[in-house]
Amino acid sequence: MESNKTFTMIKPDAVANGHIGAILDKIIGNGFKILALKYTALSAEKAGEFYSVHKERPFYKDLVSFMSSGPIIAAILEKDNAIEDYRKLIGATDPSKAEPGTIRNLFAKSIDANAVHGSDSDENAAIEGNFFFSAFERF
Ligand code: IDP
Ligand code: MG
Repeated sequence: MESNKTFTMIKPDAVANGHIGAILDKIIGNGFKILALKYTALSAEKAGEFYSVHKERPFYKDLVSFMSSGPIIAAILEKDNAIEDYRKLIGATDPSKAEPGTIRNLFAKSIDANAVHGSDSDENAAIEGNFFFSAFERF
């Protein structure tokens, strides 16, 4: 299992608020290399599938509806210690608890509309990257 890759999405709130460029700049400026990148949208069905690990949580329905509410950016990122370093760069799930300078501190407004996704393990990074990208779409 590779430990140098993670998967991210720029969520519909951050796309709608015009933060794509600033967030990609933060990602690249913090040493992550972009291996795959696309501008797309999740249907409710696809969002439900992506977040199926959370299907028993009380916020699942809202999460699926939010994540299918507009376009997103999906990307595979590479860096040594990618999972941990990227979770540090995005900050806590609740942006009011995210460290100053983190992506969620700078660009997110609420715990549900929290600007970005970041994988929580090598295994999930691989699953999530494969969800969006074929072998012809990664470099
Ligand atoms: P993470 O994105 O920081 O890994 P998770 O616990 O994996 O957080 O939750 C996935 C997503 O579900 C969060 O990013 C957020 O959009 C949403 N979420 C998590 N907890 C809550 C909550 O308590 N209320 C509403 N939405 C939540
Ligand atoms: Mg998570």
